[in-house]
Amino acid sequence: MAKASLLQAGLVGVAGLVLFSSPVASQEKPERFKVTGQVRARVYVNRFKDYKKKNEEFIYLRTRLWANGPISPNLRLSSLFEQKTDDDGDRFRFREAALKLGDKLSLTAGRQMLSFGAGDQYEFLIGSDKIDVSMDGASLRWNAAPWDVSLLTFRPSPDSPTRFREQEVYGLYGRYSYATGNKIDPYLLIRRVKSGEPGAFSRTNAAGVRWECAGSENWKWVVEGAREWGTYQLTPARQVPLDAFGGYVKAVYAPPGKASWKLQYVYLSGDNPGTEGYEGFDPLFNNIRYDWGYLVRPGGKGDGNGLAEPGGFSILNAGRSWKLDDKTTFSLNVFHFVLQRPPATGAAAGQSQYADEVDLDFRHIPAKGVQYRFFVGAGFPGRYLELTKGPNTRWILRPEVQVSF
Ligand SMILES: [Ca+2]
Repeated sequence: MAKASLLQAGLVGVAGLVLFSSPVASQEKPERFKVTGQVRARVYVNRFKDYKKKNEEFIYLRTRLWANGPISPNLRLSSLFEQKTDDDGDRFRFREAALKLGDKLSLTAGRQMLSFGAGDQYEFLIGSDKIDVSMDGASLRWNAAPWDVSLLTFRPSPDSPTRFREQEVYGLYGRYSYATGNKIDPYLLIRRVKSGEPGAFSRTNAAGVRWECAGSENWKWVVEGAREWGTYQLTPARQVPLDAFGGYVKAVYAPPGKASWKLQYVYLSGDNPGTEGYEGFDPLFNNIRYDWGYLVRPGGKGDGNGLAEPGGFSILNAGRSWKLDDKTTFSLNVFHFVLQRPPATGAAAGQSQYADEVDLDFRHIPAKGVQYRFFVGAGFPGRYLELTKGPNTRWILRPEVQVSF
């Protein structure tokens, strides 16, 4: 706790430094204060062939308004209002407001969606979709090419999904860019979780590197690896050391204007039952979106959204995308999940086949700011899931219309 408070005090102290040392943002065209918005209607159809989960159908409506821009030469505001209607009813909230002070050296504080790595938030160790959680916190960023380095501290906002609450994160995220499309991102994150529940990663320190390499005009490679250490809550009264590893390698072949291919292999370490410590990988803020795939969602007591399974995972993912015309794309994704360390005892002893999944995603942009999307996915349990959780084959449909203005 003392270390954390020191970091927070340090950030506040540096705010003064930024205020007095930062040059006034010099831009050719002065940025203006802007209000933009988005309206989205999505239909959820979820069919679960299992004994516990009921089938679901509902419509989700969401309207967002952003008000962003400079309020003085050196101070910038970003804010978000949101209205949601779904099967839980209507909700309106003033969701985010953050102030950014400075330019090359800047301090951003308030409630915000943080943006690092390959997408919004942390796209750690798996090329998944972005995460939509507001954080209360501050980041101190030094952005002077070829370096972009941020020191940050945050905790998920009280209205974030339950699985994200009760934790605090401190971190350092860097990016070094070289040539066109090449970047190396080293990072260090420290996360503490207060729950004390068995199966929680009570403290995770993660150090990793992500390397994105544009091989040629048509090829791209991404490689990432991270080591984790800390403590794992084995029982309510007992914590054991955490020592885990995860990584992935992804190749994308995308000739301009044509069909593209993707092949990815992910490795997340599993616990070795023969050791006292815990070797299962903590997925941190990895966002396995239930909306657009990962139907047979791996999930344990990880505090993110999935992929915390004591047996760890190997995931093989192959995808292909077709550009039907300038406005229409169609993609196919196939996933194969295998446990790294199948259980040695119990009903599923020795079974490593976790699940398979097939997803189809169709997108059409008839005009600027308008998108139609139709997604259908099907998940098939492997022997491990059948023996532990029953025959939970499932499929989902997600028609969606989105208008931005
Ligand atoms: Ca162990």
